[in-house]
Amino acid sequence: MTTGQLIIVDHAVALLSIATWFAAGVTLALRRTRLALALLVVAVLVTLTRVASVVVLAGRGWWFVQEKVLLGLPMLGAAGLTAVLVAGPRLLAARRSSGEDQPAGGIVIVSLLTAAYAALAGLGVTFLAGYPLRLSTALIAVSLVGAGALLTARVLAPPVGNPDSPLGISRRRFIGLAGGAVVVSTAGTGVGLSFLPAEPVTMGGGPGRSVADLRGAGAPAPGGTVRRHVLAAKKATVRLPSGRDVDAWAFNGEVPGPAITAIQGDLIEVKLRNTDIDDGVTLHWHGYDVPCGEDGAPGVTQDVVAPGQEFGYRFRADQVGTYWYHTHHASHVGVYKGLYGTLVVTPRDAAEQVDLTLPVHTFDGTVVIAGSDEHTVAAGTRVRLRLINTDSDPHRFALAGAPFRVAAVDGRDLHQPGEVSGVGLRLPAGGRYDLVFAMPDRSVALMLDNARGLWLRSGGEPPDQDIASWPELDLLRYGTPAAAPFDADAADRHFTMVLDRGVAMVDGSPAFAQTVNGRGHPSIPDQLVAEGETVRFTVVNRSLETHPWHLHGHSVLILSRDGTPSSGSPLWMDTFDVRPGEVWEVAFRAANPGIWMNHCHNLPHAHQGMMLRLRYEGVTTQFHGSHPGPGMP
Ligand SMILES: [Cu+2]
Repeated sequence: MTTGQLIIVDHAVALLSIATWFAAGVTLALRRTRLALALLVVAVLVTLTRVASVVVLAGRGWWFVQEKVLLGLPMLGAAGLTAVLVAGPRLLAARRSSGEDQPAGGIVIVSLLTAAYAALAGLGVTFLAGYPLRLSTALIAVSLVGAGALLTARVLAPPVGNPDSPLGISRRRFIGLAGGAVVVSTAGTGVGLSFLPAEPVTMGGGPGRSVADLRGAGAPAPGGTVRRHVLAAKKATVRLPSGRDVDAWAFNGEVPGPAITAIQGDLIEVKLRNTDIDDGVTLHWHGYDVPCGEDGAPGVTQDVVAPGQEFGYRFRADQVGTYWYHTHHASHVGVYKGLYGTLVVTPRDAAEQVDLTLPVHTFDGTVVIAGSDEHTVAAGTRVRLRLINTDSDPHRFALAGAPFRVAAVDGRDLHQPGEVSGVGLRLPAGGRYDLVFAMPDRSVALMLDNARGLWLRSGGEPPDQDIASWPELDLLRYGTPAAAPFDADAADRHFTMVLDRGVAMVDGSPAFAQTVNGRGHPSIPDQLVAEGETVRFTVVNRSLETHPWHLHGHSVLILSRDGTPSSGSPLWMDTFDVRPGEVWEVAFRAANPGIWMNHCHNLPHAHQGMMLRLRYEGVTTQFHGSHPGPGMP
């Protein structure tokens, strides 16, 4: 069973335990003593099952169970055991005597319902707070369970002077008052603690290098040329291949924006102008390790470019491969609406005769591959298809009709990739794959999400194949191993990022956020590194959604997934999909000084808080404002 499936099973058992404890208490309140006894037995069994499911889940990693082991289960265990001790003997006695009509003592009902409250509070902590467990969360949860117990006792308390009452009125009132005071003060302490700020996030000021000074080269490499572009961001109406018009935001009226291409060593100069995008725009070079001042992170590496303003980017195209550019301000809206384009840098001796760049984007539910018109390709031609996923969700590709190699992932060449056929390729949000093959003497179809995406015509129709059943190619076991450029086991810094949902502050407001270690942007502490260090990330996905993790300015070497080491070609990625329950270990050399965004590339997730900064010691910024900054929709 995958960890993701285990998480779902554990949630289901947790829900069942809440339901059975509640059912036992309510049934007893309705004086169905025999049924209540049966439900008590079931509740105990379900609770024991819950212990088992948490133990199994713990085997997948402490991050998945910490709050359950330290708080949820102890709370439920204590309340459940109390309920068994209080209710068990009385229900058994009632059953032995006259059965159904025996009036039940309020304290028995209270004990059963308190176990239900404890089970509910435990699940609440998992869903609303998650990892890591904080003292404030524990205090709030325990005090809420106590408040529930007291309130229930108050409601069920027999009238004054009733001889059945286990407590005299004055004693009862005293206990109620004292208990209430404890609950209120505990909850108050918890809430107070939860508002304590995280470690201060220091940005800007002080001595050191400013990101504004970390700019690109001024000239191309010898023999290179300067590639100049002006990109004007403006609102536009764009016609989809289907003939439908959609409202878009476009660079130079085109979606995707103008294709930027270069030969290795050229200088790329792009002037960004904002015509009428009220929220502002920037340009981020996704996957390209530009100097930090060119990175396009508003509020960190530059100010956002407001309507009527412009900003110049310049960097040398030393890195070959398939990349893309997009706005990084309110990008969950801007990229979705069309503010993106492709960036392809080829070596001087490029081998392919047909080289197609194929960005995929979804407009209002319609998936479009730009440049996917039909192509006629002679048999024997060497073909390269550059697949780019500009969406926030993964896409599945397959190539029908020709064996092929995945020559590059995220722009970086794989080491001796073998020929494959009959496999599906899952491309993460933001990711790129380069497929290469020799054109056969029949047609080839690139399939996208199990529909035909692109047809390369040679002979007759491509073979009709059941691509939906093709297994997914596992890139961690593809290609040929080669020595790593550093020893990741001797990393200088190790950061763990546990991805989840929970209640957290995002841009100054409480939200049901997408969180990293229980916090939302910009309250997640910076990751501090020094130039030249080897840095290791452990990325844990506790949630039930996929998180395509993207670090700016660096590619990371994939070390392992769920404890299984990467065994194929060294795999360098700038965007890797961490699926529900997965644990990825990656590493990189800190060789590009700056302050870099480090975030989920499901852009709505980033907007909902799943974003932090990797900061080099001694680098400062004079740009202010949280990222993506105020004024966003
Ligand atoms: Cu995400």
